[in-house]
Parts: sequence; C-alpha cells; structure tokens
Amino acid sequence: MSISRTFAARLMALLVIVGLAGCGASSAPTTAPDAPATGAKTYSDMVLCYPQLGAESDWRTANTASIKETAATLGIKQLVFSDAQQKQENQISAVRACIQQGVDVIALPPVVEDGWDAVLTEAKNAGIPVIIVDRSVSADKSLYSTHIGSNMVLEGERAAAEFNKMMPNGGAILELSGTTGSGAAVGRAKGLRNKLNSNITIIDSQTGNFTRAEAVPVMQALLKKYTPGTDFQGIFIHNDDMGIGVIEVLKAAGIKPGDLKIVSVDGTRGGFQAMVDGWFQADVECNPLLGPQVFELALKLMNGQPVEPEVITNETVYYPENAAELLPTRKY
Ligand code: GZL
Repeated sequence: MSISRTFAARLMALLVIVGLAGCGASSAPTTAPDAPATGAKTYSDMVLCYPQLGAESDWRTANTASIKETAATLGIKQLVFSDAQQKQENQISAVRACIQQGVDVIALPPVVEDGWDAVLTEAKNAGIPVIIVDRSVSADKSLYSTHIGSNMVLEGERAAAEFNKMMPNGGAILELSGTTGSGAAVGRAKGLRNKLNSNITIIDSQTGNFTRAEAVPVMQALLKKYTPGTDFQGIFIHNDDMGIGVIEVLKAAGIKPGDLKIVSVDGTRGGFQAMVDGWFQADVECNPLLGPQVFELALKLMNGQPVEPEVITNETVYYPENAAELLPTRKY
C-alpha cells in the first residue's frame, strides 16, 4: 500500500522530533524546574560563612557534616568554615574575618546566647545577612534575618513529661546541663521546670558543657554527694554525649541499667544504644541535619527574597521499645 510523499515527510519529521527528545532526555542537561529568574543569584555564586562553635559532641559532628555535604552537593562557590572550640571569642573573630572577606551570607551557630550585638551590627552595616543556626541569641531580631533550630524549651518540657509519667508518686532528680549560657541549656532547663510535677524535685544541677569527658567528674562528684535511689531516682541529661559519660560513672559505681530513670536529649546513635542497653528510658530528639534548610534560606537572602523569621524543626521523643529496630537507620 503506497502512502503520499507528504504524509511520509511528516511522519519522518515527527520521528526525528521524538528521537531528539528521547536522546535529549538522557544526556542533554535540563534546567532545574525552579530555575531562578534571569540575573538571580544561584548556589554557584554563593560564598557562605559557617563559623562552627566546636566539635564537642556527636550532634555537632553531624551538624558540621550536614553543612559541608550540602555545600558540596549544591556546588556552592565557597564554604568558609571554622571551628571555634566552644569559645565565643573565636566565633566572633571568625565572623569578623568573614565580614572582611565580604561573604554573601553568614550562618552562625552561637555557642552562647549573649554577646553578639556588636558583631551582628557590624555584619548588618556591611550588608551581609545573618542566619542564626541551632541555638538562639538574645540580640535584637533586627540584627539578623532568621533563626533555624529546635524549640529547646519544648525539648525540656518533653523531658519533664517523661519524668511525670515514670515517677507519678514524685521523687527527686539530678540535672546535667549543657554549656552554661547556651540557648540549648537555658531552654531545656526552663522547659523541664515549666512542666515537671510539683512532687518531683530537682535536687542539684551541674554543667557538663555538652561533653562526655566533662560529664564524668561532674557525675562522680554528684555520686559522692547523693545516694542513688535514696536521694534521687532520676537524671535529666541535656545531651547524649554527657549521658554516655554518666553511664560510665554509674557502671563503675555498681549501678545497673534501669536502677535510675534517665532521660537524655539529641537521639544520636550513642543515645539509641543507651536505650537498647536499658540505661535511657527516653531520648528527646534534637535534629542536627540542618544543612539543606540553611542553604535554601541563604539563597533566598542572596536574592533579596523574604524568609520566615523563625524556622523551627519538627521533633519527637524516642523510646527503648523500638530503639534496636531504629538504631541501624539513624543518620547521626
Ligand atoms: C542543640 C545543640 C546541642 C546538642 C549538643 O541544638 O546546640 O549542642 O544538644 C550539642 O549535643 O553539643
């Protein structure tokens, strides 16, 4: 059966178009669906300053990894990263160096709440937007563009709810708090006290500065002062790293998993293992994997787009019942 030349030509043309589309689909680069408007800045233009506060905990290690991995994945122009070893003066110096360099955005995870007004004012005067990451600052909100992090007060309130459930007839607990003056420690302590039943007394609170090493002598001193079971029946620990130090001390003192009601914070692999082993009765989640959201906010700020003043991460509480099942899936 013969077909007209015209039809054949149109059929060939159609096949060629389909063929090209087919070829193009696998090899030709396609612009991202949300390609920025003409002239808008992209991630490849971005120079972002991240003056990390330290490397004190597994949480912090995971936070650093999230920032560095996201920067690499997005292919940003430059990540100006530094480690302040938990010293505010080092963080302030790092921010000043970034202002001097003329970075596009500063994403600051502040070690403590206070003492940031001057350097945030310098950044603002230099026209460099600042994202406060993780812990909060007491500086006026006009001095930075947004804050992304956990609701630390809620974390403390969630811990209180666990003690209220486990100690319905009341009792006494100890508190091992995080870095003095940090938004995380201040918030968790506040939240615990907001919601703890009046028949549960916090008989002592000492800082372990969020580190395993510093928690050990603190817990040893507390065991010299108070008799476990008699003077106190529970411990609230502001992060899993300190909790692992506490477990070392409790073991050395002959205390067994479950003898005390222990609630920790973060939900790291170490915390999950402590739940599997029966030491922790609950672990309040605090998510360090903030990299993708930090860079998304930074790009909006680079393009002069509005951002939410607060971005609070949604979190939960983890329990021993499914800790063994979840442990292999934990990203930090
Ligand atoms: C909380 C974060 C805290 C973690 C600790 O958001 O700042 O600092 O709870 C970390 O593990 O050291």
